[in-house]
Amino acid sequence: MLYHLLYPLVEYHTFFNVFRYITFRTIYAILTALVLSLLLGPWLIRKLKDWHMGQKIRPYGPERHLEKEGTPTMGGILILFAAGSATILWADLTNLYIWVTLGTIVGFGAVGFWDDWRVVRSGSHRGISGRVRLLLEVLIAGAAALILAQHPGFSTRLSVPFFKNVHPDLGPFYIPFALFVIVGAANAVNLTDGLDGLAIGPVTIAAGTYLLFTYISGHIKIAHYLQIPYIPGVGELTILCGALVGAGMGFLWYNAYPAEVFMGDVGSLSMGAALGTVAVITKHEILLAIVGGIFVIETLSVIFQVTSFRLRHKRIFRMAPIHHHFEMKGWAEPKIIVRFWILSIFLALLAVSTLKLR
Ligand code: 57M
Repeated sequence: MLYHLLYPLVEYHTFFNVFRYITFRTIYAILTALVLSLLLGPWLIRKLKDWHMGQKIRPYGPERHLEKEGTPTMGGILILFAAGSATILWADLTNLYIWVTLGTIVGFGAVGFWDDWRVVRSGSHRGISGRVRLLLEVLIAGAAALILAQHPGFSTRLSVPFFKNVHPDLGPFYIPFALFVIVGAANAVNLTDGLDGLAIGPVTIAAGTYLLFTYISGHIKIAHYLQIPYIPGVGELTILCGALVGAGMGFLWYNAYPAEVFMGDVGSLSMGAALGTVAVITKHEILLAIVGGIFVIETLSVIFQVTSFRLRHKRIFRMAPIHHHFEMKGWAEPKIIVRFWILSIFLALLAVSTLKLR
């Protein structure tokens, strides 16, 4: 919004030229989202308590989680409000990619809100049925993919990390692939959100990594130099990624161990969908498996655990997802969380290195 209001004033004073720069607007999107989430956090936590939005803890989970009973959940509302506000304040609102990504985030957030609401109100762990939830997620991601596919210059080719000349064309199969990336990312983050700060840390790191990728993908000279797809207009998503980084850090302030609030499905589904949508738009879909490697590991641990139990009637891990396995081994919760963050930073740096290792 400020871009539209203030940049035209450049004809009166050159100072206003600064609002043209994506770098400037990204920095202030980060700061705006951070300040908003820090300031509004305590108010929201009080409101969630007033509305009795306390987390119900599963009886058969790790013993230590029972102490978390009643922690306010649905704190993802804070992330969505802070990141959405900062994006609308600082991004170019005529940019299609901004609205497609915001729409997907809000859509998945609404599904998550509905699920959280059902869990909290029903007093059990049963939210909306898995089938209904998956159908809604597929419809939202499908709408986003179809809108993107109409965009002039949209490519159905993939970029493969480490191989600059390998661009397989999925043709009509790109739409289901894009769906898989967005819905898969949303549910992988959802599974990961099982310890204080365990999901929001890697989400923030991944958003910061895609902040870099959106900037270079939207910069014709840098994109050509690095031989990655140049996508006109995608640079505006740098501001949205910045807003996610700021809101993620602000939420982490309250979600850090011992958590005062959980993000809920409203947060985990929307944050995962945000990463998936940005990955699809920037044509760095496969790279998300590296950047979001923590989410992949968590999801695979569940798949392997359930498969093993069904085929062999034996577990591989003491409990899945894998963060519970380390809990059952006696690792302190903060130790598990920080070690997952360290791994996340390592994977982010590895992902960035693929720009040169190709
Ligand atoms: C999402 N939700 C947390 C919180 C958060 C198939 C199976 C692997 C599914 C999985 C599952 O139910 N996943 C749902 C994970 C829950 O967190 C809430 O959910 C939101 C995210 N969607 O925002 O509102 C619990 O996680 C803890 N938590 C924190 N700090 C946080 O900042 O401590 C969350 C955020 C919260 C709190 O205790 O209540 C969750 O874990 O449910 N199921 C599981 O993960 C269960 N695993 C399992 O059953 N494994 C089996 C089979 C099925 C693989 C096995 O290993 O044999 C575990 N989770 C729980 N208890 N809570 C174990 C049992």
